[in-house]
Amino acid sequence: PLDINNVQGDVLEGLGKKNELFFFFRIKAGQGSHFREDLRSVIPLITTTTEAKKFHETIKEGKKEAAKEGKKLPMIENSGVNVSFSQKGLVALGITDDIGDAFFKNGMLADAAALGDDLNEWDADFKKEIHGVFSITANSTIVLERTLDHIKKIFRFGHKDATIEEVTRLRGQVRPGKESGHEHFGFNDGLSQPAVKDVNAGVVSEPGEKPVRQGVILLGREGDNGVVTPPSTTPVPVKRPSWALDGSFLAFRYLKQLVPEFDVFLQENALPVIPAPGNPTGADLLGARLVGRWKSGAPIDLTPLRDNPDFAKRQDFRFDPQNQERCPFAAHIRKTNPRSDLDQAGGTEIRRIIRRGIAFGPEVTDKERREKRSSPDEKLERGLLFACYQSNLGNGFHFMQQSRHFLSIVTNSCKGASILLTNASTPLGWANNRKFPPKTQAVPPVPTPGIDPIIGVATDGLAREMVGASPDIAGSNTELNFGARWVISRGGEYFFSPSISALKDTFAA
Ligand code: N7H
Repeated sequence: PLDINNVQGDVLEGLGKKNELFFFFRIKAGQGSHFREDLRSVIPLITTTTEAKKFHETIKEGKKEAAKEGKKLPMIENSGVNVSFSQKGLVALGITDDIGDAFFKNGMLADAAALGDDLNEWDADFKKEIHGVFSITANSTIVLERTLDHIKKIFRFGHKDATIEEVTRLRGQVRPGKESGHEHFGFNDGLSQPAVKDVNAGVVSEPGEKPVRQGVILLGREGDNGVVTPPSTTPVPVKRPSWALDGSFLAFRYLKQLVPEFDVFLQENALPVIPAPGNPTGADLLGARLVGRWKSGAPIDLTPLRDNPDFAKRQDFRFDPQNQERCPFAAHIRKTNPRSDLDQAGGTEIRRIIRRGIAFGPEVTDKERREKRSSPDEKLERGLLFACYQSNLGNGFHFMQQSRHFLSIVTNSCKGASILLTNASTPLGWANNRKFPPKTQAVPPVPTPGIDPIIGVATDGLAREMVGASPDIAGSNTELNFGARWVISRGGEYFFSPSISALKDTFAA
């Protein structure tokens, strides 16, 4: 059975955080074996799932106690540390086993075009060789800096005999005040996570959605069966080295958000709303239709016409596969977790990911609001440091983002003659795939759902648009063209987060 004490804390529980630093490093040439020695001293700092859980429980208890006494919760000093490695990092360490994931092996730079990224928009540092990343979290930035210093000291960072060098670092922080937990467009984030069987089912479980098998997130566990390429529902079997057990793939994305531009679009395309107490503005209604949740987090499938913060954390909804009146087919949360839309195609289990993103960058300035556009000043860049875990990148993150036309070659035998038919019209993938979800049961038939408004890229060169933005049936088939993107990829990498025992016995041995 799974010992959660052996799994890094960010994967199954999440490191408690107000601040997070992603410290991307390279192992110095020829220093692989010395790096292993240093890594041994870092392992005691690595936060396990059990420790992360304990931290969250302490906060919860503290909040209860503080509320009883009418006090504010005192700042709890705690720092979380996790470490993950890229394929190039494995090579630098001399680990030559094939881990069995093509996307991890080739790295994100090689996958950028398929994801819809424009490499001109990538930060130059993500085009360099990155071997690994330390994810360091803390409530206070002082504690975070102290932990980073501690780690740097262990690797003799900056000295001649250092075993690592920095490639780049990205710092995220929870947004201030009432925006805490909300990403920069203003939406409550990190709400819907799959419950994992025998780990946290019942805590984060979603009524109507079964917990996922452990192998959907952890390598080597039940359900880690290999890539599934529709229309087939049969996985292509995968072999993992023994040290991969209870590790997980981390897809990291550095995503810039154009907030004033997004807000201007909502205002300029505001939906008609009768002004009455409790009714949203037309801009807020449109925003909710694009995301699939109101800013509070309340799913529009449960409360389609007005926000209801009491519903913020509700997960007990099932999209009606026949229509998009309550929630557009292309809404971000329907694209990335279509729930009942895929009941007939075998469900969504293998596509589920655990998200651990954090916002980065300052709040929108008055000047940007006035000028209705994001400042070109890089210091004012803001967005999301998106991170997610899964056991298979080709089933999880990569599949969820991409749109790819795959070639199925059909051989037709006709009176002894063999005719080759090439069918290149079946696109795969979700956010960038305008034909997803399949809405095969829609009555009356609806046109192509369109691109995910939030993260979707039109990789076919056509307009970035969707149908169903208006909850009004008459308006629901009208196309809404988003124009330019509001989320821009600045880079990223695929990593592997080993189990604690693999860190000790394979990575630091
Ligand atoms: Fe998304 N947003 O603020 O609009 N996301 N996301 N995401 N996302 C979700 O349930 C957002 C991104 C998923 O189970 C919510 O947490 C933004 C990428 C998945 O119902 C909101 C960015 C990918 C879910 C946002 C961004 C995903 C989800 C609703 C980039 C994967 C759960 C709150 C800047 C390829 C769906 C919540 C479910 C939810 C936003 C990125 C995937 C508000 C701004 C790159 C699986």
